[in-house]
Amino acid sequence: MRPFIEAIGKSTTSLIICYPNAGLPNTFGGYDETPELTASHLKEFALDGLVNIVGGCCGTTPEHIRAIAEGVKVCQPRVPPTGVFQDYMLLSGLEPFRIGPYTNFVNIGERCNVAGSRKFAKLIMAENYEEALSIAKTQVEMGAQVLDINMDEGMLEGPSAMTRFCNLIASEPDIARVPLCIDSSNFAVIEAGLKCCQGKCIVNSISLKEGEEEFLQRANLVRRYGAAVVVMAFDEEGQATDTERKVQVCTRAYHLLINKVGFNPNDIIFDPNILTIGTGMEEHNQYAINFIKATRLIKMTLPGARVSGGLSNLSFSFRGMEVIREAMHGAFLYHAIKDGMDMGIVNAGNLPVYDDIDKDLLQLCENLIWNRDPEATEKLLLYAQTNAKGAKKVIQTDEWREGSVEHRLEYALIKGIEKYVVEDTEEARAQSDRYPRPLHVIEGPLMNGMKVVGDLFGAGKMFLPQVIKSARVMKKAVGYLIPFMEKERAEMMAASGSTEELDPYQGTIVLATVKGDVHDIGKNIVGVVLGCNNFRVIDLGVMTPCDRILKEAVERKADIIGLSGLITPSLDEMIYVAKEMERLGMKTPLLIGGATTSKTHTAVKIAPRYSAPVVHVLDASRSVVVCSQLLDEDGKEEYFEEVTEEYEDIRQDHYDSLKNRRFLTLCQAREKGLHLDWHAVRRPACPQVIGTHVFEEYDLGRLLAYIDWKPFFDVWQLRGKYPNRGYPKIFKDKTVGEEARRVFDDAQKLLTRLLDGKRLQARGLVGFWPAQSVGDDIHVYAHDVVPAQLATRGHVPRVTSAGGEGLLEYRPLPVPV
Ligand code: THG
Repeated sequence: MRPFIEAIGKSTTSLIICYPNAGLPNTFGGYDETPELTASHLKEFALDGLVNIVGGCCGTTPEHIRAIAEGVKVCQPRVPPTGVFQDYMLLSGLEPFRIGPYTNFVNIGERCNVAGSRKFAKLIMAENYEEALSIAKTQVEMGAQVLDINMDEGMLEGPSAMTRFCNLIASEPDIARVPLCIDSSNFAVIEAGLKCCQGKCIVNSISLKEGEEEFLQRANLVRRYGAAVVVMAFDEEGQATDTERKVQVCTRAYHLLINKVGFNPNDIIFDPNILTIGTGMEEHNQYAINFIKATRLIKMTLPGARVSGGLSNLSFSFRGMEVIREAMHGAFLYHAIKDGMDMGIVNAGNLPVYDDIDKDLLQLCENLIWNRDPEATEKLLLYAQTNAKGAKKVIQTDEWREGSVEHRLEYALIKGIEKYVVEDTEEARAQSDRYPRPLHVIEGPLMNGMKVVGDLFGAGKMFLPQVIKSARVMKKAVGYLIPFMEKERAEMMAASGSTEELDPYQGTIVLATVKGDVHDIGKNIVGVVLGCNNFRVIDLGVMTPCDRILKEAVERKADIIGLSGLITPSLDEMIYVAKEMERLGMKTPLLIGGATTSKTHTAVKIAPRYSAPVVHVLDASRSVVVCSQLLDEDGKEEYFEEVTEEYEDIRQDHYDSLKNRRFLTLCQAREKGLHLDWHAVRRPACPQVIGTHVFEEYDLGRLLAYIDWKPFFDVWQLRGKYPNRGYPKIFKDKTVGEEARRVFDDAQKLLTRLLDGKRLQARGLVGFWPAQSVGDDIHVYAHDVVPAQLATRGHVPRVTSAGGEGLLEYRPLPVPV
């Protein structure tokens, strides 16, 4: 803990907040640390100037807070060190994003732009913000490291649209982890974005278009909001198109920002305008070259500033010809990055690798970019026409595309291929003779596909990562059908009033992470797995209060309620939910799962509070079996009896173990300690260096070998059969080996990215000091003072419980001066 806090103490983060639990939780999730002890730990950190804000967390009480406040009253808050990331561009969403000398090209996702994506525009205009959010999420999944948000559309109230969307992003941690790039030509919209986005974002953009005064005023405001800024190469005369003017305008802006506004040069991004080439107008032929040349000059002459650009502008004249557009983007970036382009607004995930571009196509693109062939545009158009057939041929080699629509949907679900699923779902839906209602498409081909997935998963032939992919495909297909079903329902209601739906599901399960807890990975996996097995899953998300869980369960006629939690206070909340269910006379079975839960806790503490079934579910794949058994009309009574008996045994064992716990007397325990006769044993060699060793920026590559991969495979529920349990033997396992290799390879790629991007830093600390035991204490001596001087004393009482549980308390003394 201490080295960790010290390492953090050295970080440039402006505030270090430290609010610990009252010690480690005991078996039942209780906390034993006294207010005095918690306060003494925190006071130590505060005395060393390591923290800014202190407080309490799990297990702390008002008495703890009082003691902490009293303890740190005299201490000064931490002052962050300067200079560590001084040459970095520092951005952040929920997570920091530091762009330094070794950062690769930064992808800014372009698709959340009402002018840049028809799909996004349609959703926003229809006020379907939730669905629009999925575009943001997809981009992050496809590798966007920053998200560009643009709401510039005549029919939109820009500031409120920007506010609404940014606020929604903030509620979605998978998206909010990346910084935003607030894109608007209306400064009021930019300000609206700045007011509600978390972390440190980019303002896109300001320029000298309306003169210096306006420029300085806006720049000052951006700086006050603490954002980075994109400066477009525009001035009073308009858009800079040739190299010289691009550099000139950016240089002027640079000096104004540095000298008049006091901008940190690392917060400046120049955009020297990527303009469209291949338009047929001769004066446009130099545009790509001018951008690349200007980039080079800006990077050479304006220290600290970065260069960006809107990449897709380049290829507007080839709209609809995605293969050509992507090839142009790949070729252009290859050169622009070499000449210093740091980041770009791009269609994340759709950028081909230079070497993968078809060689003929690449040649044509290069000729167009470098203006080497006046006919380049015509030749590219010709390529597009002649290869349109060729492009189809490639698709046709996907033989599975030739099967019936049912087969195609099943194949896509099993293989997790999202690409055609919407078009195939539509094809099935359109066959009104076979599928008169959209629901029939779900019940029929889609559920059949998921059933195969479920069977393969159950048989151990498919693995969690694949099942999750399948579930995504399913979600996309169902998502496509939902509007049709809603429309149908509205029509039915209008026609008759009878709205009873046929229920295609095996059962309904309400899942929730309980109040006070925000963890949901495990719950989400359970949701996916149950969903794949034909259960209707109603996921109430995280931090769900008891009354909401029970209300939803009653209203939605849930067959089962599943509670999840990772932190120990969740255990008490689960007990509370069980008690409430009993009080309300409910009969719905209750599932308990999550990292802190255990069969023992469920049996001893939860099950006795509720007279209907309470079952602890160890992992996601077990959830299907348990739910099916709880819902099986013929077998559920028997299953409940079985569980009840098993839990009764567990309770008995638990209470017996408490009774049988034997303690030694302190004297006996001391006698059992290790007693050495130092005159009789050979003196061990001294360590070469005594004192503290600090490892700054330890080579992460050297740490890789020490990663314990077992928990990684555990999380993905990949378990090799003996003797192939561990890593690397798991790769040899007949059943899970191949999949284990695949997720492992993915992890390696991620690690490489983390290492290459310098996103992590390793620091360590070890210390060797002369020490000896004195009774129950360990005395540690200062190593650099003669005569020996006691530096600190640790009190280590003997372990007295025969069961092996012991209390270790280490109470350091301040170093004597
Ligand atoms: N510089 C800066 N900001 C910018 C730009 C720039 N912001 C906007 C724009 N230019 C960058 N963003 C896009 C986004 C999408 C497209 C182009 C640029 C695009 N969209 C497809 C089209 O119009 O053909 C849309 C296709 C679809 O609807 O799916 O090309 O230069 N600082």
